[in-house]
Parts: sequence; structure tokens; C-alpha cells
Amino acid sequence: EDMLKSLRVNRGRLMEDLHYTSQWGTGARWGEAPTETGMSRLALSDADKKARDWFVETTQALGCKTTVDAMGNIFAVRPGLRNDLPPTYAGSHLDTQPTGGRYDGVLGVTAGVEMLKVLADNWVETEYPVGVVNWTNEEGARFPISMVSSGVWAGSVPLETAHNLKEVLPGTKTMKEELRRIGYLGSTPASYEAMPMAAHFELHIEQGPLLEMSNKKIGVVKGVQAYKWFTVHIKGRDTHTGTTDLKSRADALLAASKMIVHSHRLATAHSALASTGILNLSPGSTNTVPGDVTFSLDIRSPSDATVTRMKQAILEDFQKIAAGEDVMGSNENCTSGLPLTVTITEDFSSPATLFDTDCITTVSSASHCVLGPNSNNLLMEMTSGAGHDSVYTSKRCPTSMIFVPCREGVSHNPEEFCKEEDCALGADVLLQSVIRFDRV
Ligand code: HGY
Ligand code: MN
Ligand code: MN
Ligand code: MN
Repeated sequence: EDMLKSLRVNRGRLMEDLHYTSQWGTGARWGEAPTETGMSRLALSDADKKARDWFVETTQALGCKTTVDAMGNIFAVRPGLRNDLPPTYAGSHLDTQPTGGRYDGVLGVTAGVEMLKVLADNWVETEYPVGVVNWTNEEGARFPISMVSSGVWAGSVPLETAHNLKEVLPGTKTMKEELRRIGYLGSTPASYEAMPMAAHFELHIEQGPLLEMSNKKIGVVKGVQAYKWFTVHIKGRDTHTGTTDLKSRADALLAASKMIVHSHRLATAHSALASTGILNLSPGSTNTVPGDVTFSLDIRSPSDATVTRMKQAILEDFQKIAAGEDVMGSNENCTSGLPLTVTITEDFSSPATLFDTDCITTVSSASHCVLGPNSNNLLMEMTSGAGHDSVYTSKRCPTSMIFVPCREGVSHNPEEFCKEEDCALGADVLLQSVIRFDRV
């Protein structure tokens, strides 16, 4: 028992795995500084395949059995003494944003691999099997449903919907085509019945500033805020910028900008979040009023009711803006042109999630074990602002997360950075959480 409590990761080895695998997706070769574009390992890309192959080879070499399911989720399982029972997992994702960082997701998977190495180094025989899982397309950056593959595993997203998901412009490939192309269209059903879990722990950088600001080392994550993603499509009319007066225009981009500013106002009024990260317009010529615009809308709040209220307001007010109404009484000096049509599709919805109290307690006690005597002022309970695969695993098995601080809370950016000591501390807490999770 005490021997298990004293187990710690090998920091150098953990960081070497994290940086070594980062060569796939930066364009930089192993050992070189990352290119200014940071990580760009989009789900099911060739770079993702290389990282996946590394994960399979490395975990198999550590004595694991690896299984790939119909969504390309990879489950590496190290046998315990009692293999009739489902494994306790560490999990996260190897795919990144288009210009992302090298810690988001990757730290959780490489820390899981490091956990397997420590267990192997110390000849530890766990009573139950221990697993590490890599979830496909957590980011929802290439295929626009985030956490889609843990969603299929949990039975929340239909397999067909995920398989037929087309990549965000300018590509046209579906997830199924890309899974097949890189050799990760597994025959095992993507379901919790096929690959059951006793528990799922996810180590992740906070991706926000709270831990760093309050000088805490570990975030004990109690849950995840609610969020919804929409695609807003506005149809106006292409016209000549020199000959069409303002009231005769159906300017889709002007309407889009009013809607985006309005969504920000609604977020402020509801103390929630609203963001637009994708904006496509056509035809894209200086002297043509754009008649066709599509933009993304991501709204978030810790409360489901707030997200629902915001959605209602958006659906109503965007129609009014398209009809030329001055919704917020602020465009009085802005000539409204001809009415436009607007279509709003809800692409994704994740309710506010509360994690399992036993798992939360396990992470707290693992943190005390790792941080030592003055641990109380080094850890804090918090709710995650970002979505994670743990949202879906928590529907099917006890789940919780461990956060570590990242510099200035910056993430989804090449400047994303997490100190080696914090990566290692988080990995130690993950290791201790997985081996001490009490199933009874
Ligand atoms: O959008 C999110 O919060 C997550 O990173 N997919
Ligand atoms: Mn992530
Ligand atoms: Mn992310
Ligand atoms: Mn995430």
C-alpha cells in the first residue's frame, strides 16, 4: 500500500514523450523549437495517425492489449489480477486545434502512458486492469462536433451521424472516410457496452487563468459548464457596391456583424459566454456586397437554464435583425436595407455536467498524497469552462478531472505552455487517482 503511495512519474520521460510526439503536427522535427504555428494535429490527419501509431506501439510494448473501436477511439489496457472486471482509465485526446498548443489533450494521454511505465518499472500488480484511452476528434475543429467520439461511445451521438460528419471547409471528407484512410476504423463497436469502464480520470491543463492567479497547483474539477454550438447562415443578395444605395441592399455581412455584436450583448446580460470562431462569406470581392454569410456561434454557461434562455433570445432576435428591426436600439443611425433570410442550426449541445463524488474525493486524496503536508492551500475545487471527453464518460461511469495551471490561462494558441513541474505534478495525481480509485 505504502509503496503504491510513493510512486511518482519520471518527469523527464513524460516531457520527452510529450515533446517527441509533438513533432507530428508542428512541421518541426524532434528536438527543434515548434514552428510559430504551434501544433496543428487535426483529427484523423497523417500527423494524427503518426501519434496514434506511437500510442499503440508504446502501450503494447508496455504489455497492454490495444483495441480500436468504430470511431477510432484507442483503448490500451494493462491486465490486473482480476481481468473479469472493467479497467480504471486515464483518458484524453491527441488531436489538436488548427493552430493549437502541445498540452491540450496530449498531456492527459502522455501522462496516462507515463503511468503505465511507472507501473511496469515497479512491477506493480494492480487488482483491476488499468487503461489509457485516446478519444477521436475531441476538439471538434476538423469535424465540427466536439467530443464526438466519446459521445458515440456513451450512446449520446449516433454512430451514423459521426461517421457522416463532413470536415469543416475547405475539405469534403467524412469521418468514416478518414478513419478508413488512416487505418483506424476499428471493428469493435464504439459503445460503453463493448468497452466498459470502471472509472475515467482525465488530466488536462485548465485552459483558463484561475489556478495560476490563485497560486494553486491542482484543480479538483467538480464538473463542466453547459454549451451549445450553432451554425448561422444568412442569405442576402450580391450587388454592386457603387450603384446600390444602403436601403436597397441585402447585405449579409452587415446583418452577421449586428448578430455577433448582439450575441455578445446577450452573453453580458446573462453573465454567460458567446463566441464566433468561424466566419465564411461570399463572393469575397471588394466591390460586391456579400449576399451569403455563414458563421459559428458557441454559447456557454454553468447553468443549463441560462444556455436555453440565450438560445431562445438568439433565435428570436436574429430573425428580427434579418428583418431589419433595430433589436437593441443602437442602430438608429444605421440604414437597414432589405430583409434577409437567416437559418440557425444547432450543431451540438452539452448540458452542465457534475462529476462523480467518489472520483472527486479520490482526486482530492491523491492530491494530498502527492502535494504533501501543506497541500490544502495548493489545490482548489473548480468547474471546467471547456468541454472534455469526460463530459460523456461521466454519463456511463464514475468520472472526474484533474487540472494543472497553464501560463496566463492561454490555450488553443501556439503559446499554450505548462511548466514541467506542473505537468509532472498533474501526472502524479493522475497516477495516484487511478491506482487508488476504490470501486466498492
Ligand atoms: O470546445 C471545447 O470546450 C473543447 O475544447 N472541445
Ligand atoms: Mn482538450
Ligand atoms: Mn481543446
Ligand atoms: Mn476540450
